[in-house]
Amino acid sequence: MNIILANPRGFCAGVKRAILIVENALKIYKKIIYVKHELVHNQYVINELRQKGVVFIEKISQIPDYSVVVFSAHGVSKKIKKEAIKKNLIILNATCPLVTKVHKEVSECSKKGIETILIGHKGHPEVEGTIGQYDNQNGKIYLIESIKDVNNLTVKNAEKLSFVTQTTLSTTQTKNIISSLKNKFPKISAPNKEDICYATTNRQKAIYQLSKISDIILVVGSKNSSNSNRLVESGKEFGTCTKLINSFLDIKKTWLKNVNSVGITAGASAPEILVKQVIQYLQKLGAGKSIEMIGIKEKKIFKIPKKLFKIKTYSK
Ligand code: 0CM
Ligand code: SF4
Repeated sequence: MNIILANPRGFCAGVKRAILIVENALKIYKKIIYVKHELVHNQYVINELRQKGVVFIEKISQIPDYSVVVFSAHGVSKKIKKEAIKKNLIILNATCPLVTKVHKEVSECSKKGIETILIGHKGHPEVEGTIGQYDNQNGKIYLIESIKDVNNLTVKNAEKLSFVTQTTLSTTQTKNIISSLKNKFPKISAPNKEDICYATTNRQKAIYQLSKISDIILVVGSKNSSNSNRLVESGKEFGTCTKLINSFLDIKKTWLKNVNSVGITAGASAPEILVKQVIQYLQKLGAGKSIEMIGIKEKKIFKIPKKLFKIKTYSK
């Protein structure tokens, strides 16, 4: 059995930045660090931070006044930010700069009263945060998830309309939704730069290459991770049996029957240690050395706020 590793895979610049913010906060503020929502959608990362004393909460009201709060990589609405300010919390914003970029686009449309369509998944925290940037009562933000939603959508003024997307969507599915939006609303304006982020795009390109030479693909990532789920969908779309696993413990030996090549990739929030454990597990079952595919080199680094410059590089 061969092991082939997708390239790129795993941590993106936004996730590294978010973790570094919390690690620095733990060192600088010698008190409990509260994080609004899971900092990133990965069980391993969350458990590690919990062990270091981080407390994860969903509601700002759960935090005592004057505490330190970190907003997760997925971002928060304007309303949540206001609640935190009202409680005199020290706010450390770990929202990925690429999510913030979308927030700014929506905020701008809101100011101008331009109706905005958000393509994204209902209930996802990033989508809630992005919708929550639109606070103009005279305009409106609409959430759509599919071409069917485009067909059913009615807006007040199709002459003044824009769209944005969640950062971690499927590039192929989104392309189709965007073209049906443009068909229905020819005057709709698109974001200046693609909203689906570089990490999501690159990992989907890499799984496409991986699917050509794998009998099965294991995607390391947690169930609530949008970008990891999109990788599973992509692998399947490309015709390869693809499974989402939190860790090697989820692997079923029956999956590996008659398999010559196992492909492995990891979502943007899944640490490399989990990939290493999967390799070790497969090797215990008789697999050979792992080989890594040639892929796009990612050089993006997102700096952390200056006031947190205690440790500058990510520890893992
Ligand atoms: O948005 P998604 O569910 O993919 O989040 P994640 O924490 O798995 O990945 C990093 C991010 C963002 C925004
Ligand atoms: Fe930022 Fe993309 Fe990473 Fe999300 S997946 S944290 S948007 S770089």
